[in-house]
Amino acid sequence: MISGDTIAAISSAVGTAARMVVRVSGPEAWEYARRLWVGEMPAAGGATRGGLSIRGMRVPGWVYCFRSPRSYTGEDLVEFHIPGNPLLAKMLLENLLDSGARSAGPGEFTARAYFNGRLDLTQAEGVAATISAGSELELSAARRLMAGELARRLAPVTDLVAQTLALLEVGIDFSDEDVSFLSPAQATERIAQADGTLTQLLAESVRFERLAHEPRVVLVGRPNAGKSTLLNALAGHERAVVSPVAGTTRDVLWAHVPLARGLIRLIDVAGLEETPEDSSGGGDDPHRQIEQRMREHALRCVEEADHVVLMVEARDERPPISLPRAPALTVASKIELHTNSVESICGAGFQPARPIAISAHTGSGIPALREALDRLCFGDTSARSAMALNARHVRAIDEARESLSRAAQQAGAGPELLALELREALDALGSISGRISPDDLLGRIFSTFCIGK
Ligand SMILES: Nc1nc2c(ncn2[C@@H]2O[C@H](COP(=O)(O)OP(=O)(O)OP(=O)(O)O)[C@@H](O)[C@H]2O)c(=O)[nH]1
Ligand SMILES: [Mg+2]
Repeated sequence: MISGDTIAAISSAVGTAARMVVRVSGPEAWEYARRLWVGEMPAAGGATRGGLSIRGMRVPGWVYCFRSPRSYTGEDLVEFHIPGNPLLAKMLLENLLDSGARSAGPGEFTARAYFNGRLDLTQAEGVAATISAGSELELSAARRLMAGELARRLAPVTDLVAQTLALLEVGIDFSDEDVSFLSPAQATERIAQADGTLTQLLAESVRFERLAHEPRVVLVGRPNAGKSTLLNALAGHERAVVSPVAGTTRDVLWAHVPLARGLIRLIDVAGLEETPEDSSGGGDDPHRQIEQRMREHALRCVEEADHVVLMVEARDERPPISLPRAPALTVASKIELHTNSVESICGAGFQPARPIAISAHTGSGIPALREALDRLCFGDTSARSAMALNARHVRAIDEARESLSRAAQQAGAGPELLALELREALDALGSISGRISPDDLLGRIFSTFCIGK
């Protein structure tokens, strides 16, 4: 167990909240906490309600006491939950620092949890990913990591490689004797099995980077279709200027839109008309040049966004505007101006997708549009149940597979070379959790051997 100094920090989010949490961890945590707590702290651990004395001021609160090693960090740990005033939390922290605690660095509580064996590296990464998760998908992937699922999935293949290596090394040690522990064919089969399991894990996993990617959705349509009004309605604030003058929006604007399962970036661009006859840049006319640039920016957004939403004013009978890619959704706007059913009022502009009819003014159809956007951006059910890997995990698994593939090629070349490659594969796999060294593993496996010599 690593016993460093005693660290303290405000552990709740910055800003006003109902409660704030100040945490202190390390050998002196209980002593420093006791100096502030008025009354008895639960000696065996647990929580109690009472008061603290902060700079001579009596403040009501809760104290949660954890004894090493049964705490988040593995050390003695005390948490104060106090009324949500940032100034009070700051004063409490300063009291703890005056007592001798050190201000904790970023991630230091979790680093201690790792060094004290409370978490493996993948679980610590899961904690960080949970904190930064921006969508439900990312959150559930982070939780799976935090629960140690990756380490669990890797355990059988790590054991298989370690056992194979152990058998090879025993074979090398006993090579003078007429006893075979692992035939070359058995070694090859085990290597192929390990490689197959890792390949399958990679194939069935998604990348954290992909989940963390904020979906970008661009709203396109003719000028005046109501794009900026919808952006404002979905974002919940006046992000874009709206007016009855066609061509109000010139630059690319965006706003975060919270949906049921996460945030998206909704992008509003200048309205698009039919392709101008002159696509050479507008000649010398500065207005035409500006229009041309607006159009270029809008089309670049259409190409780069994850999804395109086409907006057409209901009853617009003109042919659809041409886009470099097909829209994923079509929205019929200003529906309250038209009393008939959507099907009967939608003109040629809606081919071929069935539109979602909305009115940004009355709010009608907006919940359905939010749902459709949520499905479009977060509806990937395969990603929902898949294990998510970050770049470090993928690199380590790739390294292990490369070593296994070299081992497979060395199968006939003698056990020493094979053992070398398997040890490297084991190193790479061990680096993922950061907890198991190949020697630990080999020790564990050798201890089950009964050679009796
Ligand atoms: N009646 C009604 N009018 C709307 C609705 N949505 C937008 N409008 C009006 O339509 C006009 C154009 O709206 P904008 O949001 O500026 O349209 P836009 O598509 O961003 O237009 P450009 O920026 O010029 O491309 C404004 O006068 C809005 O008030 C709606 O749901 N109902
Ligand atoms: Mg606009």
